[in-house]
Amino acid sequence: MSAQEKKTQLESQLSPVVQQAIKLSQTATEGRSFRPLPSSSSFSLIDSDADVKAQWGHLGLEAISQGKVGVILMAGGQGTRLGSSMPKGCYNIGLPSNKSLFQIQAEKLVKVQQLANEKFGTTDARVQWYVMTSKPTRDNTENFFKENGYFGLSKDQIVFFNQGTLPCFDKAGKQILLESKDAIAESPDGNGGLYKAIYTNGLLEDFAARGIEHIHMYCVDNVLVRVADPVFIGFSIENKFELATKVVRKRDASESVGLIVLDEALQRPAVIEYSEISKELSEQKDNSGLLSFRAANIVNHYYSVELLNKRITTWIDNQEFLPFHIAYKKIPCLNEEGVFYKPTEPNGIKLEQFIFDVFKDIPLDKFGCLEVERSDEFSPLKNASGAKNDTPETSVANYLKLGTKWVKDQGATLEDGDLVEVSSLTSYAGEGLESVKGEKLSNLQII
Ligand code: UD2
Repeated sequence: MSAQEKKTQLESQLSPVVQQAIKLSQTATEGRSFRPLPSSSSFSLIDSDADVKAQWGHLGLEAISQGKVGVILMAGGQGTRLGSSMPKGCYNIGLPSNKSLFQIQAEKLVKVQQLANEKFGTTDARVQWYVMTSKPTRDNTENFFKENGYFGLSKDQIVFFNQGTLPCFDKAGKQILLESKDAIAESPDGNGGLYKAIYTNGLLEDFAARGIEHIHMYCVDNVLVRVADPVFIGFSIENKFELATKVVRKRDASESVGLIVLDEALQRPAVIEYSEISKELSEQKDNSGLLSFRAANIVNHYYSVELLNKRITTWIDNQEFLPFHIAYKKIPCLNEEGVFYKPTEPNGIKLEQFIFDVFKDIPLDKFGCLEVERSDEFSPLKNASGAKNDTPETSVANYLKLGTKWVKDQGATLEDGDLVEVSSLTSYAGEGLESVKGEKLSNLQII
């Protein structure tokens, strides 16, 4: 089939979907009312007792020591806002160690396996790591891991799999854009494409074969992410949640984050994405003067494998659970004269599905929301250097600030303003740093 024939066929198939997606993205909250999640579903690590956290951590490490935990990394995004031609995970954010996001995350896994072995006397704790890529990120991602010796993990511990793609449309959502005369313009189908990718790549069978019962799913761009976080997994196990999500307190009304809310009519959890929330809803304040909706989504979710086995085909086959959203983007394509060009302004529509749209399928008593401290766990890399927020500079600053806090808590001393980098191989979350007690550390030293 020629690109033109494929274009015509897909236009007739998808045009109604695109029009619906355009409408959804403009009316996502219309006719719906929301409240913050009830306290029965909301927990905060910030307010939790140390022994509760320790109990959750114990349960999580135990599951890891038993090989019951798998991790899915979403790394299919094209990172256009960052302006990098390489996948975001390969990006060297500029730490003294020059580590990439992939290396930092891989070493978190090496460390958490070590902690599980130490605590439970095992020697073979292993977290299977499933890395979702997209067509544009697959080869560079896989080669990067290979060239770096899988960062100390065993090669067969890492499974790469591709998400799907969707055609790109013009801004009216009528015409599919052509990338060349032989190919239509396509883009990854959104992080919600993960469920179809799990199913079509046989991951459910792999989970069963390995005895994996708990999945931690996160996105690549968070430099502080706690990969396979035992506390989060233990929190979900103890409360018997089917699905759980980590949130941080929203920085301000304009922060580009989704908000975890209760859909009052459905009495189910929901997420309102930043690109689809009204200004008044995002700025609404409660009587304590705080933002009414401040549970910010950080793309950090827990799923029981049992839930995925039970519901994933329903989610995939049903646009009620995974509707298409749109984003207006700059899409390189052929212009009217058939000449390829790279637009400087958004010239088309990318369709995508959102991973959290399935949350409404989960009864409240099976859904957990865990608030964590932003400075401990969330610093996304979204924008190129020079932007106001979420840049390589903010990622480096937040990573060094956290490590410096850890060593100071252990009694190390530094000159005012000096910062150190604590490797994930040295400490997962600030533990095991007793050796720096009383030591004078130098600026940008790597511990
Ligand atoms: C995401 C969240 C938003 C907020 C924000 C915080 C969704 C739909 N939105 O918005 O609520 O939490 O992050 O940082 O979750 N990805 C893929 N395949 C795709 C698209 C994205 O793997 O087709 C990955 C991408 O590599 C990244 C993550 O999903 O790891 C988030 O993607 P994004 O940066 O496009 O999402 P953003 O910032 O618009």
